[in-house]
Amino acid sequence: MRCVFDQRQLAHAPEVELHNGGFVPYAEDGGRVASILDAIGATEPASDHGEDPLLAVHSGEYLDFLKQAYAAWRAAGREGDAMGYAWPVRGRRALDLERIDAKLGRFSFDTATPIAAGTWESAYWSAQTALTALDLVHAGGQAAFALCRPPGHHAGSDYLGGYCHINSAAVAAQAARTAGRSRVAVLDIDYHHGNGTQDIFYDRDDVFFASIHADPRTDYPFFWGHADERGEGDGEGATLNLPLPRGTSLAGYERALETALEAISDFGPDQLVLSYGADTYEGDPISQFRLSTGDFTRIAGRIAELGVPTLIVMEGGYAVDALGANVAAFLSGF
Ligand code: SP5
Ligand code: ZN
Repeated sequence: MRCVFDQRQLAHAPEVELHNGGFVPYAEDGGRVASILDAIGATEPASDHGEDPLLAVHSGEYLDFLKQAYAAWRAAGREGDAMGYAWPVRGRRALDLERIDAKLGRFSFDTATPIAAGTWESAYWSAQTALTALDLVHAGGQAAFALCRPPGHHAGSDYLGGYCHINSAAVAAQAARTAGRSRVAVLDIDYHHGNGTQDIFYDRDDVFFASIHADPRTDYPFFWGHADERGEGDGEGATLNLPLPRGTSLAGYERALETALEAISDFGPDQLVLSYGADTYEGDPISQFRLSTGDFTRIAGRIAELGVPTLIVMEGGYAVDALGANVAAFLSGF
């Protein structure tokens, strides 16, 4: 399978994240990519599709913020990376204020997603990586892999969070629509619910969103991904959430996968975008499912049986030593 990766995705290198009340080393680090590159062999670089495909799913105000946040934070005299600490909640207006501190609250939802010097560059090229791999699928490949980093599925049209800044899967799904695909399905199999992707397409009937993830009653991102979230307006019924309990292993996972694949098949997509997180692995340090390396091959094989041209976008996965093997196992299933 052809794989796309761009070195500029490594410029993003926050030092720490706030976790359980203290600062810990940033989990979404460059070592993840190194592990995957070691295991998958040759990759090709991303080509530049410009900002328009990003603007098709993110607001201009948000992208402007993302570009200048680190410089504004430093100009305000701060040490370290930019991170919010006060948020507009429960209906309070996300006011358009000048202070970088207010902007960070307006455009984010958690404290685990710092903006460092290279964040814009990497997030931009992460999206370009997905767009380039989408081109490979459109050129006739049945599937292509976008080694995106930073990941994207927690980022909404105007907010960052969950190590995500630009939603590469959503950018690619929308680009497929723009390129003439009439019905696009996004299947999100990261351990965490893809809240950003869900929000972006929540009221639309041309992009179906299905997600299999840890029950948000026990797991991040808590406020999205419950089974009763089914879309709204035109999008009613075009969102499918399949939360699973901690400790889920292959048998339980495959039951949910069959449900998701049946719904996707009923939707009848001409493009599939797969948000793939390897954090469902039994050895993942921040997650609680029990999938093995071999299980990933089996899951991928089942998804490939859909027979729909598929863009695979890398999301999470934090067991760095096993990450490359897990991704390679997954890709081999296609
Ligand atoms: C893309 C993705 O998988 N994002 C996951 C974001 C989860 N954030 C909440 C949990 C943060 C745990 N950080 C632990 C760091 C330990 N070194
Ligand atoms: Zn995840």
